[in-house]
Amino acid sequence: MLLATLPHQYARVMGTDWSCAVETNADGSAKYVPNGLRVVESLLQRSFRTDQIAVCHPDQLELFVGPATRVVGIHAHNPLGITFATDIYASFYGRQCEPVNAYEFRRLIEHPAIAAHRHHLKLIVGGPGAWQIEHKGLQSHWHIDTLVHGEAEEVIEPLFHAAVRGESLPPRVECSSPPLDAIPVAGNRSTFGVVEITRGCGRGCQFCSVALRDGKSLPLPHILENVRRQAGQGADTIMLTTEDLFLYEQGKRFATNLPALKRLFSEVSAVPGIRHVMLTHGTLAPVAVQPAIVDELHLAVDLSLNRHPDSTHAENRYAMMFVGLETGSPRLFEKFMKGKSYPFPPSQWPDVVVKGIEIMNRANWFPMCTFIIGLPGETREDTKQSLDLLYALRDAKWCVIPTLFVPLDETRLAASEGAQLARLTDLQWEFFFTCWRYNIDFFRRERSVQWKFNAGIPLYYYSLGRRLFGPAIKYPLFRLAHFPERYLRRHLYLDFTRRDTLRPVPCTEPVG
Ligand code: B12
Ligand code: SF4
Repeated sequence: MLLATLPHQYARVMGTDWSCAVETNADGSAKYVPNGLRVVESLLQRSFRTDQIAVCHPDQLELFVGPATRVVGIHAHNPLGITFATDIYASFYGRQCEPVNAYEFRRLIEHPAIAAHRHHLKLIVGGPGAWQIEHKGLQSHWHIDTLVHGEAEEVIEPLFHAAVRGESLPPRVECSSPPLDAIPVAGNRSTFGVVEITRGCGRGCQFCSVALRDGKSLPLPHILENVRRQAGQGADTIMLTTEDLFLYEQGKRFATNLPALKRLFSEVSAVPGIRHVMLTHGTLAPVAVQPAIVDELHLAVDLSLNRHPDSTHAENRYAMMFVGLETGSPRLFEKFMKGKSYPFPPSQWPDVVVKGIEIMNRANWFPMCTFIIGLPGETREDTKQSLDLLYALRDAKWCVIPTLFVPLDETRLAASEGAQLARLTDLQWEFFFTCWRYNIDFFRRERSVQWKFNAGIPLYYYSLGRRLFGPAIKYPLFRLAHFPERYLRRHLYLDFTRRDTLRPVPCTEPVG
């Protein structure tokens, strides 16, 4: 995920170009691709012969696109690199830098094999990031016949048949959530062994593109069939994909169904060939309500690929889950995402966060948390409350990713103004770099590397950073470089020389 945020031209210098390497089958088709594309493939297999469909990576396109090709469908996860965490990191290197995601997508859509056969084929782009192309007005520039937005189960077959018949296609198709039985088992292997266990969420956060998708759990036999297919093609790791793990087979009002979750973990891990089970997203409120959940789901730790010396697990394993914390300001929380803390009232959000992470850490769950800087109407007081929360979590075992607010299409905040790096306040910069200071300290680099990094930061500031972002970035950056806190405390909001200001964590009580 983080690799996608790097500027493409430095990928080789930074030794991360391996992230674009792909594995192929003997005929050149892809060994694994994003799960959404596998779903599309499975839908097409219902009415096309297997030899009429090929799923491949950009580098192998010329093997499959030729005079007989009538339609090319492209999966767009983050095609222009303009979601929450992506383009902001590329901006640190100067304006002309394009994130890896955007560069790779451009390389794909402008591929010579597509251009050579453009006159007899239709180009259809779908996936969670299709909106970005419309947003930037690039559909006609790239000669895309149709952009498909949303869950496409009920649209794929008729659309591809119309394309094959050479009919003119609608420029945009807006899909609605399909019934459960319309979601097919993915026939082939997905990247990282992604297997969906739920779809949608229902907590209704205003900045989120899946907030309005109907919440549903995939039936266990469907999930297990997916897992067996992945394992059958060589996968030893399954990533249980969901907006919120604790919504799987949920009871009334987001009640966690622990027996169903335990069964899910044990049955998935019992599939022959599966050695690891990884997680995607989850929320903290269910953990604060029912702390035993994370202990009971110990398989998430036992079967994890992740290891860290601070884990007390016998093999130092820890479970990692993405958790959106987004803000420490109860005011902003109540305005934009109050469903996230249910059954706790929004006013208790910071306490739910501290308590939830404390409980997770005790069970060796080290979450990867995101914050959104620059939510619409964010005041200095709101930012201070986020900094207070960050300070309260300074000894937590976690990774914390600061992102900038992006008004995603298909969300209730689509018309709001996005946050911009160049306009961040001193407090927002402090928040941004304090997060990264935590991460560097927790995922400690070797000392020699750390010293080089520390020394490089002032050089960056005086040679480029000051010019790009102004002086407000200076002291926050110096915190990242481990300058002494007794020097920084005069210039920054958080005073790390004081250990006595730790936020007390009151006992949280659900409402109602
Ligand atoms: C798993 C996952 C990942 C995995 C991907 C591995 C994999 N094998 O897929 C990893 C961890 C690598 C990842 C990384 C990132 N991800 Co991601 N990811 C997800 C997640 C949790 C599940 C994806 C999934 O399988 N969904 C289920 C499938 C069935 O849905 P789908 O992909 O949308 O596909 C459907 C339709 O889109 C459509 N469709 C899909 N492909 C195509 C193709 C054609 C031709 C057509 C017509 C239709 C079509 O049909 C499918 C069936 O309905 C989603 C959230 C979610 N629940 O969707 C976020 C999500 C897609 N990711 C997101 C983001 C931002 C990223 C990153 C940019 C993160 C970052 N900032 O660094 C990176 C970029 C990665 C990249 N290479 O570009 C955002 C996208 C936001 C947006 N709308 O722009 C999402 C929505 C999370 C969120 N709520 O913010 N991600
Ligand atoms: S809890 Fe997460 S997935 Fe659900 S609406 Fe909020 S941000 Fe979106």
